Amino acid sequence: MSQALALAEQARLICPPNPAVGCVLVGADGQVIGQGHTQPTGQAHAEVMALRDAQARGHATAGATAYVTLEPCAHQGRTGPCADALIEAGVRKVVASLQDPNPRVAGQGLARLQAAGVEVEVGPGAEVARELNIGFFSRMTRGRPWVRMKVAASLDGRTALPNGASQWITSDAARADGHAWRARACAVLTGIGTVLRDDPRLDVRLPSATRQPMLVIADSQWRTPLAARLWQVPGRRVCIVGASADAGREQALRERGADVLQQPAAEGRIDLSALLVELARREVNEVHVEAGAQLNAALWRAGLVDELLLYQAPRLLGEGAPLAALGPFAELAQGPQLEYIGVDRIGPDLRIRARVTGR
Ligand code: AOF
Ligand code: ZN
Repeated sequence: MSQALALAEQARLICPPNPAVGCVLVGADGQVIGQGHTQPTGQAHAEVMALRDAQARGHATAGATAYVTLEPCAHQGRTGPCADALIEAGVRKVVASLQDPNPRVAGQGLARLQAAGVEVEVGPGAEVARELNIGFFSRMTRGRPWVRMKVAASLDGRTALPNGASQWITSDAARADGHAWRARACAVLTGIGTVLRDDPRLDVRLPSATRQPMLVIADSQWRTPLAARLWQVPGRRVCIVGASADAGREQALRERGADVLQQPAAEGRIDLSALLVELARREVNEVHVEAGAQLNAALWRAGLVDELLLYQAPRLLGEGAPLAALGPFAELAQGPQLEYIGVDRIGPDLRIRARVTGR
């Protein structure tokens, strides 16, 4: 199963919004006869890749055991049901890490295997398999994506100087690491403040990346400049979310190539909660937030942040923007409470991963 999990890890950047799944087939004599992982959406699932691999290597699959990091599907989606493919191939036993939370599968794949006389075991590797697909699980079970907020800050928690200068707080190594997290997301979310201040591209610049996450801009008054650098990324979808009626501006953004989305809440603000539901409807599993103190604060206030990815440089800035413009609170309990799930050295900086308690 650990081999199957390593295969799933390889799929993670290429297969969203499909979950990353790995599959290893072990023949009756105990040897690995085939392996595979999920292909880009619309193409073969892990089990089918492993069966094809066994065939290509000239191995018979009858009597084999399949180790797979998610329940084999039972539905006709963009591809055919993997449970049927395993049954047809004469597989004797299936060991799956987890049930598929997709309501179109949800136990039916395992039931179909059992009904065909295939032995089924569920559980090995469950924790890692779930982590690999935390966004997919979030979308399927909560109807909203997993929200990971990335911040680069100084040791005293400042993300920019009072004059707005914010570039190069952390090292090249930390920035490259941040890119890898951006690459696994289905959407990058930023705010109009960041667009106007930094003119960022917010794309993925990794040789291994085969897809660009959609860029979502919270821009209540439709102020995104038509000449911004963010438009220069070929093939990348840009979705601009606003909260005011200005048909002319909306039309101009549409003509520039954006998906324009109205998501008004009170006082000219964007309903971020409704936005996340809409993103889930568009098959967004993980949202990678790279925004400033205002949008970050709004996301925290709405209780929408699941995880913080904080790169912390060993320098002090004294004054400047905080990671989120929250508070002032009268009591400690009013602020979000997180727990650390990982602390690593990335070059000269620290990478701190923390999750909101209870998520
Ligand atoms: C599997 N093996 O490797 C993956 C599965 O539209 P489709 O046909 O590609 O189906 C997508 C759904 O299949 C997805 O939402 C999830 O429930 C399941 N993913 N299943 O048997 C795989 N990636
Ligand atoms: Zn499948």
